Amino acid sequence: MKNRWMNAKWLGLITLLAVFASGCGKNHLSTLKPAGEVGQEQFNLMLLSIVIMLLVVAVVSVVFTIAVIKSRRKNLGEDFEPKDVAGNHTLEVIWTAIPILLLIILAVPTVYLTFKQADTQAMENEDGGVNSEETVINVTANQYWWEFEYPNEEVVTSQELVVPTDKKVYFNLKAADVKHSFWVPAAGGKLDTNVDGINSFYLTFDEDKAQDSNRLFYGKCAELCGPSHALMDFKVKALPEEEYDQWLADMKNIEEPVQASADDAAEGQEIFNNSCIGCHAVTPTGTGAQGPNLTNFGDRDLIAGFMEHNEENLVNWIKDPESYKPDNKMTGQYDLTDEEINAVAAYLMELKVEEGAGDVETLRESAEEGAEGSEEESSESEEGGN
Ligand code: HEC
Ligand SMILES: [Cu+2]
Repeated sequence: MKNRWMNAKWLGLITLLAVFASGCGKNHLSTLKPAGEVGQEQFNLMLLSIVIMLLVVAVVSVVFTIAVIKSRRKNLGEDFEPKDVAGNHTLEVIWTAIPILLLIILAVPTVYLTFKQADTQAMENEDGGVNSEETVINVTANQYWWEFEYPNEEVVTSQELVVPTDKKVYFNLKAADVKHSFWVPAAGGKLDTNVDGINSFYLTFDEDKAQDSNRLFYGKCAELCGPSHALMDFKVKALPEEEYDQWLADMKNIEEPVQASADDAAEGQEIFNNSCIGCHAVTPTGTGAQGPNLTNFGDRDLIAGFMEHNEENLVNWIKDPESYKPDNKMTGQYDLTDEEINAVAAYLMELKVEEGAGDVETLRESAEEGAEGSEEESSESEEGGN
């Protein structure tokens, strides 16, 4: 009776685990659902090593079972003396050769792909500058936010990376403060961002895979970098090439900071220019500032990479960033009244460059709905887990 009870307990546990594990395969953030060539190649490598491992497990189990069954004393008699095979030449050659063979089968594609995926030569032109024909993005990781610079177009944005589909996207990665790691699970990676030296690689996003995940992929920092590491998320918006070009053109067209239209937003703009501009650029070329570039903040789908994008959250964030993202570098001390903060928030919400096309807010909602189905998962654990 006790035994059966134990079995039921295990069965329950395994079922529970299976239910949890079934939530892992989301299009927009799963390594197991590759979004492009790089991710697919890495996934194939995983499959190859799993197949080889299973093969070894199967063969060993079969040989073991046969040995156990055939060699029972009952079958062989009390006085049976096994043959002494210590130092047997043939056997030793066999069990040395097979593992070497398996390792070679693993090593050849692994080494080949390692070099192939690190080949970023095409992003440089003959003079060692940036090749204007290719999509090149310079990524700077900061505690706890991301800056994306498009050197060919001289456009800078932060937190939300926009990439073209069906094309190699080259990345130059560096960190501004401590070591971070750039990871878009569905597309491949990850690669460290260091303070000294630049790491480069490329990723690809297939158009049909982008459509499957509503054009939105999730990115993360994958190297413990401080108290708010788990909140150091970013989004990748994969657009068809024409739309991507349009986005770049829109960004480039903003020469001057957007003029606020509504009254309170105009007031907010003035306050922003007094209190916030020291750390935040609102022109598309502002790079290397102490805080994220906010040029297209109104288009964003999240605040600070993880909070829902609405005015209430924005006001709360400006009032007390520390309570939302411990140790982040926005001090939150600028002597503003509640009214003034509301005005600044109204101004920031107006900073848009996109005209509705591929509005990320709706993209994100449908991405999550589509991928989650009936699963109940709070958005907090979704965003913060790592
Ligand atoms: C000392 C520099 C500094 C000042 C001054 C500053 N900020 Fe920030 N701000 C930051 C940093 C750093 C971050 C990124 C925090 C993070 O996500 O880790 C940030 C993030 C933000 C974000 C979220 C950005 C995003 O990409 O989602 C908003 C909005 C913002 N700040 C608004 C303001 C406003 C409004 C003011 C003026 C009242 C202000 N900031 C003043 C440094 C600053
Ligand atoms: Cu980090």
